[in-house]
Amino acid sequence: MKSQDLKKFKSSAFLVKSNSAISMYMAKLEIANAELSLKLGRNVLIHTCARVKTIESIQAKCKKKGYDPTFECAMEKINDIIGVRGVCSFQDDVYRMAEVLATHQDLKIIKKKDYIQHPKNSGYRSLHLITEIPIYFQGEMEWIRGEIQLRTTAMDFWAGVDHQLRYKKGKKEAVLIGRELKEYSQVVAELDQKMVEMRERIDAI
Ligand code: 0O2
Repeated sequence: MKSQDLKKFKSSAFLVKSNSAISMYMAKLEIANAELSLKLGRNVLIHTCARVKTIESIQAKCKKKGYDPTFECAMEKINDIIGVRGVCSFQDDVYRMAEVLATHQDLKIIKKKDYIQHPKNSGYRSLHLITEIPIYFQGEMEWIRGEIQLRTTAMDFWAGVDHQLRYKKGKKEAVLIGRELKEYSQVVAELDQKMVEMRERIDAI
């Protein structure tokens, strides 16, 4: 990436806008959680986190996807420069969160990627919402793109272990562990299903 593009990523305006977007996204998750918690009588969202993608990670993604390594191209094509995550105990609550967020008119849902119904080849499971949120900066409104990842605690645990493997890509042992992890992704799916069934049995008592 050229130095003028790097400067744009490091600029105060980019950082202020990104951090504002993160605050707005986090508020959206909390508000959706409050609405659902009131309705269901239990807390739905267990954990949230957010990050702005590092310049190194943006550069690596541009290279991997064959995008021009420019600020404009990265901003247009990389959906998860801003990423927020909401983790729920139960799989049906993941979908409930997505449904409530879809009712917010100041959150544009550009695309939904359901890696729960359609897991990735690695075994990765989560519900992704590619979204845009309005940010006001220096008198102007701008829609800022961000990816909301919604998943269960079990999916999050799996994704964390899988993430560690990514840096060992290509090594023979890593390939074998990757295969094993894919099997455990199925175990996680079964556990998620059983947990919902158990909660329903508890609710019925
Ligand atoms: P990091 O390190 O989390 O920032 P596209 O939208 O199709 O143009 P993209 O963004 O690659 O391209 O889409 P995808 O496949 O939905 O991945 C988006 C993010 O989901 C990834 O961001 C990861 O955070 C997560 N993810 C996707 N696949 C996997 C997987 O197999 N294992 C784990 N642990 N996470 C995954 P980044 O930028 O790749 O990574």
